[in-house]
Amino acid sequence: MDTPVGQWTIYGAACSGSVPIEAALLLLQIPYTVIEAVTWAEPEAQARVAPFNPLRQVPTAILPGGDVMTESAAILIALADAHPGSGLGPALYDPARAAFLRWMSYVSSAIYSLHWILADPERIAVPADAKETVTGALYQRIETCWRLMDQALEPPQYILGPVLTVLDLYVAVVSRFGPWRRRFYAAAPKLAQVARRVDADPRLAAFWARRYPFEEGWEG
Ligand SMILES: N[C@@H](CCC(=O)N[C@@H](CS)C(=O)NCC(=O)O)C(=O)O
Repeated sequence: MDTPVGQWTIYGAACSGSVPIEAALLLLQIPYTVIEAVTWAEPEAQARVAPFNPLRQVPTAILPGGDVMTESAAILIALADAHPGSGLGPALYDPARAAFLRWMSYVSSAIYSLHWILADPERIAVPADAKETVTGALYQRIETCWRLMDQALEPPQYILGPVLTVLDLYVAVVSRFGPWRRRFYAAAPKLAQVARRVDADPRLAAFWARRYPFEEGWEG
């Protein structure tokens, strides 16, 4: 049986890593409030998040009982686990569980984490005249990580099976961060099909328009 639902609060922002969590909450019909915090551009947004997440990042979730959770992959897995009837993630003894945990962690650690440097390469003491080179190398690395993930998988419809999971939501969103979808499509053609399917999910059409619009040139 699924766990009872309550109101979630998400510190998040349009076009950010909070979007797959907001999408999962929507699909689960869990009531949630988003407190906008464009942490990568606004010091006051960082200050708003800081009491709950010392890294001053979004997503930061306040769970119905008041507990705080950070880390997008962990929040998505917790949401799927708390609602086993939703199909949003394989249950503990499901044979797909290992792949689910593997690729959720991979997207977070191998790909998403590089965006902290991309946002400002000076964070790792890259000299101003080397920024472009480092950014190019990071984009290359992200592309390679998508390629390797693609080569390891044979998505039947969604990444792990016939049903959409939070992994599909995660990949659909993180693949829209730099170096943008066109490079992702070329590097990861099988995952590209899944991402396009998630983009076109009618249950999410109004949501994407609000939280990660497909505006002119969005594919990069
Ligand atoms: N490991 C974190 C990364 C979160 C993250 O990098 N969030 C970005 C927005 S998409 C952020 O808040 N950046 C501001 C900063 O790091 O200063 C997660 O998976 O939730």
